[in-house]
Amino acid sequence: ILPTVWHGVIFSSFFMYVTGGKLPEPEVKIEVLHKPFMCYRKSKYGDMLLVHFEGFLESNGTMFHSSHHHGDKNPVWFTLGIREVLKGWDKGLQNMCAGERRKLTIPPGLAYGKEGKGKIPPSSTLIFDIELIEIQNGPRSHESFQEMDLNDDWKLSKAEVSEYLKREFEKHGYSANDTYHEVMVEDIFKKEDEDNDGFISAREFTYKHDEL
Ligand SMILES: *[C@@H]1O[C@H](CO)[C@@H](O)[C@H](O)[C@H]1NC(C)=O
Ligand SMILES: *[C@@H]1O[C@H](CO)[C@@H](O)[C@H](O)[C@H]1NC(C)=O
Ligand SMILES: [Ca+2]
Ligand SMILES: [Ca+2]
Repeated sequence: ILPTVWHGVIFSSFFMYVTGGKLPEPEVKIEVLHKPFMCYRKSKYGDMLLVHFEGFLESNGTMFHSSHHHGDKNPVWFTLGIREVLKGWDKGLQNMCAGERRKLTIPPGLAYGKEGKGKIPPSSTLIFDIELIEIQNGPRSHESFQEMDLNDDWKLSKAEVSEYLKREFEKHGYSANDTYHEVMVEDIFKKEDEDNDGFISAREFTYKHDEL
């Protein structure tokens, strides 16, 4: 029930990422299976993407998930580049057009690693067939910031963030609860207001690329 903007903040432990240092970053192999004739915009870091996908084990070709057949069978939304999904997706779904289909071959280091997970055995290379259906502005876009920055001074005060939370909760049918919002605002500022000046600047609001 958290407003999307703060989703990544609350789960910021996702960003705790230790690089191997000297080891070369493993790469995602990208093959374009279908490119649409028209391309109005290309996916970029921070965009929200709607995709249909199928995932296979490279070892024996077993399909371990299909958004067409599993769950509610609907395509899924996620935000590109914030570790909401596998690292291999964040890397392999950049610069993509709506309507484009790609095959990604993702080494274990950018997927479920040495441990594996559920149906994925340890150290598995994964193959995904992914169709990008729609691209929307992400929660960390300039548009979102401007919407929250009520007095246009390019920084967010606690009152502005609180106001935004209220509107978001009400939009989703939750009644306003000032006590709860205050707690959330404090929590958000603790994490986002890096220089502790009591405002979240446009720069502080935007995710840092070097964390990826
Ligand atoms: C493919 O590999 C997975 C994981 O090792 C195993 O569970 C599955 O039974 C295998 N499928 C076939 C068809 O061999
Ligand atoms: C508001 O939230 C606080 C903290 O979660 C809770 O203790 C309180 O009961 C809530 N008040 C209302 C009216 O829901
Ligand atoms: Ca402001
Ligand atoms: Ca600040």
